Amino acid sequence: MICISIAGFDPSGGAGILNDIKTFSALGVYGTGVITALTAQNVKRVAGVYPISPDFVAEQIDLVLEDNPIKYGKTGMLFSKDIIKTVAEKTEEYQLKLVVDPVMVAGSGGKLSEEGMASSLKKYLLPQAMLVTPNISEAELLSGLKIETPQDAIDAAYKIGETCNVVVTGGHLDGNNILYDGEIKIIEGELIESDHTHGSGCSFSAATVAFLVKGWDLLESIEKANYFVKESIRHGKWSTLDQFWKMK
Ligand code: PXL
Repeated sequence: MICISIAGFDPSGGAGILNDIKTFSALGVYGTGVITALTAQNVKRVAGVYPISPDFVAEQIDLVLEDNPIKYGKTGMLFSKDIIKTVAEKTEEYQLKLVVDPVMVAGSGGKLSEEGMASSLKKYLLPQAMLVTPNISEAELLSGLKIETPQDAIDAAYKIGETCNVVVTGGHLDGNNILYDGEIKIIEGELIESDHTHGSGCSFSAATVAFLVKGWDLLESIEKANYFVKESIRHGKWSTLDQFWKMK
């Protein structure tokens, strides 16, 4: 069982591609990883971003896909319109089933993308994707709606859902996730008081991909990913989640 993450590098290991690969491993799926940007950051701040050229992103994807029968993947930090366009082209070329985590800003508030990312994602990548997983502020940027209540999040899900299946993750609202895949489904969550949420969006999208690879359908994969992230947060800093190896 194998999949791909196309994402940025957070050297502190909490978010980005390191997190994705660790999540795949914890769930028993072999992860390959294509880097879109290097960052210098920790949980508190982003000090620098060093994007990889779109051609080199394409070359990495080609080499991984040339050699491996990969059907499912996810994207994280893509940084620029040109990298988004490249990834969209490759997604179509290889018929990848893609979960898009529309990363724009780090949890610390540091910028992880150029201006205009939301419209580039909507224009080029979401039409190619099987699911997009915005948190509340990303859902605001993608829908153009202000989200203050659970009903606002449902309205945003309808709006984004015009282009792509969407799950609005509820960590900042009431802990519930709102899926729109032709109809609205509320996935009950729980808000856990914790300082250890850096990278939880990466973990959620990566875990969703891992469960899709294992053969679960979209709703089941999202529900299981939700549980995985909740327990990851509960176990806190530096948890390796070895106990999830056997999660089917
Ligand atoms: O959690 C979003 C995210 C994604 N990718 C990279 C990040 C972060 C947040 O810090 O650094 C590389």
